[in-house]
Amino acid sequence: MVVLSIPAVEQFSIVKNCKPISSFFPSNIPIIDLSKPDSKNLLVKACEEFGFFKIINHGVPMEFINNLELEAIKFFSSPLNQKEKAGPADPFGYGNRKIGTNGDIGWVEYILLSTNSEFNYQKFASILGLDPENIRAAVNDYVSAMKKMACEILEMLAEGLKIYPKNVFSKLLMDEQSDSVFRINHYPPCPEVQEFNGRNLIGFGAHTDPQIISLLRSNNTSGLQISLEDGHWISVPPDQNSFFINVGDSLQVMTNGRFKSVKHRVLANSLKSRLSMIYFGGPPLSEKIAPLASLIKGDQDSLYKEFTWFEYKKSAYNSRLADNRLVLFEKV
Ligand code: GA4
Repeated sequence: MVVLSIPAVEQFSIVKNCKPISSFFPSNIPIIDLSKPDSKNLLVKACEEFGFFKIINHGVPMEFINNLELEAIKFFSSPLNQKEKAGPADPFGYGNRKIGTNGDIGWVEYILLSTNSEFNYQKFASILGLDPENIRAAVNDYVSAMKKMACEILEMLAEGLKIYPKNVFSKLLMDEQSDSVFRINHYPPCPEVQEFNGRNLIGFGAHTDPQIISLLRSNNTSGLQISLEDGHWISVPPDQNSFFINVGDSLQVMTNGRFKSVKHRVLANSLKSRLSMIYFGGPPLSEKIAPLASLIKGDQDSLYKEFTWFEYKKSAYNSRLADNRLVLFEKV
């Protein structure tokens, strides 16, 4: 990414004042040990309170993480004009600054892939002089491990919620047609942010994820923030050995609002580059999404109308990042 002069960064018009960031909270981000089978109640609590938690003892081989990180570093350190041949992201491929198609921009470059359609690794890699088989193997190993962990977490959540069968959520990711996506974000350092005195340059603007569940792993550079219900933003201390999980809009709907799809964003760092890899577990396009009957208690109402994932995705792609995409599907 080309480093911009200060006026050019101002032109970016994404420098925002943040509400004060709670300093006490970070240590309270729920930390869940996946190796303990009795973690299911803690998982439910974390999804109800924050829609966000950190996973330790995840069992994902470090080799998978390191191999993919290495391939990503090789890719992002290639010259911009070469990388651009693998773009623009529509929505898949290489993207730089532009997020989605409705005018959102961020201090970020990325690769976005669909996990169920064949990606042209040959073309992608040969542009950059990389080995397509190494990239394919690194992505496949990593994405398979993410799918496995996502299903494990979703099954523990179903058990914690006492809903049966326990694969009620995970079967959507296991489906051959599961519309899951995988994204690698690179946030180059932005030394100019220091000039903005307590103001911050947005790497990836505030949004909720449309899918069921998102699994994020980053290097040790800070930047990720989550929004509390009172509007405060809190910084999530990075941890390259753990995964950060958030509830997506679809899981919020299926639990009739019991689990929260957390709003989050990434701020650019002035000194260090941030690399994150995110798996977004989604249902098949034809899947009907609605609150599960077993989660609508007594005289409670269903908060959402039924919709297919295709309908939701279509409307999401017509929205801006910061929009509340679920309002359209709320019952009045
Ligand atoms: C947010 C979560 C995922 O990164 C993503 C994003 C997608 C994109 O970058 O193409 C969207 C965004 C995300 C939600 C609203 C629309 C679509 C950009 C955008 C403005 C891949 C996804 O599924 O939804």
